[in-house]
Amino acid sequence: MNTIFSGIQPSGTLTIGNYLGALSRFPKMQEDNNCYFCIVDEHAITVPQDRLELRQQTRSLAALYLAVGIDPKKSTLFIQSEVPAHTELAWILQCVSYVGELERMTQYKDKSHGQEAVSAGLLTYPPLMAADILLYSTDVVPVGEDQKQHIELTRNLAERFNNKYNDIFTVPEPHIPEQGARIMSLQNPTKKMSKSDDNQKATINILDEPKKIEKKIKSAVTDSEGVVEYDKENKPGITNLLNIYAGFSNHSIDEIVDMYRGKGYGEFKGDLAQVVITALQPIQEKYHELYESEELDDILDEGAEKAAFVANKMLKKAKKAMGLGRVHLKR
Ligand code: ATP
Ligand code: LTN
Repeated sequence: MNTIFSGIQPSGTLTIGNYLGALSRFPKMQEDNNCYFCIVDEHAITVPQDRLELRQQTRSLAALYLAVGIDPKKSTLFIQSEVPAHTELAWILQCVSYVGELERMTQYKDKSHGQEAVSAGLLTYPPLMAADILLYSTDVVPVGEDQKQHIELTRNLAERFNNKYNDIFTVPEPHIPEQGARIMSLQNPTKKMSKSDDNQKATINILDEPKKIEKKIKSAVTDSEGVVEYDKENKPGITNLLNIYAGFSNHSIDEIVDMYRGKGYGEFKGDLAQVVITALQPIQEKYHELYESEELDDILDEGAEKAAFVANKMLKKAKKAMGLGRVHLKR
């Protein structure tokens, strides 16, 4: 039995990229692993957030985790800011991180590029993420492709700490799906689909209504060839749609390409919209039941308590290894 940890930021409504790259894979994992699923609100504030929206999105994300099948009896579901050990260990890990390695992170470069006011938190985001993971002696971290670099850094920080101070951290492995690892924007298929994208047409949200989904898929950027083929280099738009199709159905890419041989993009897109709508419908129904329930608060309270119990023990070890605080003199 492995320990698994994953986190999602409540920085907007979740997209089908988040679903295929992360969320959809979680329920299966909880069957034979010790799983922690976290709503990482402290990561979300590395860029400005509206106070009320952040609250709403945090609750919404918790309901979504449950709606896709996270079972609180099997997994620990909690909000990052409700377990203070995360930011405490993050500080310690910042002190073993080098500014140079943080500046080399792709996500930091992407999010800070061209911005006037870049928060220090955006730079020190990866040590916070490392703290999330290392507090629970995590073996495996299921994430989308974009997070691979952060997991690599987490491994480096864990090893550096273990060698310098005391061997307390488990060095985690990333788990990246073959399909759905990187769903691209519908409007610019060379850019990843991201929930904080300002262009509404670029993303499909998990909670989008059927009509909206249909409209967005129909207006997705493709090419003028009209042949349904998998070709990342030359046909990124249609390739992305094929990945989405495969992610939401039981068909492989090859099977789908076969199914649409000699057919145009119109038919392909129409069917794809139905596949996505059908897959999301039960999740949306469950979500709406949960969002305003008191049960959701009970689950999150219990999750925070369970997480804090484990996290505090590791934090104590880390502080001790570094010489923070004092040893009580026995009288
Ligand atoms: P933001 O736009 O606020 O940076 P995001 O959409 O990139 O957010 P995160 O909260 O950073 O989402 O990521 C949650 C999980 O979803 C991570 O495991 C990440 O790898 C995965 N993920 C995010 N975008 C995609 C995508 N386009 N394709 C596949 N997986 C993705
Ligand atoms: N940085 C991640 C979100 C995240 C995370 C984590 C993922 C924060 N802490 C711990 C896995 C494990 C992202 O997807 N942007």
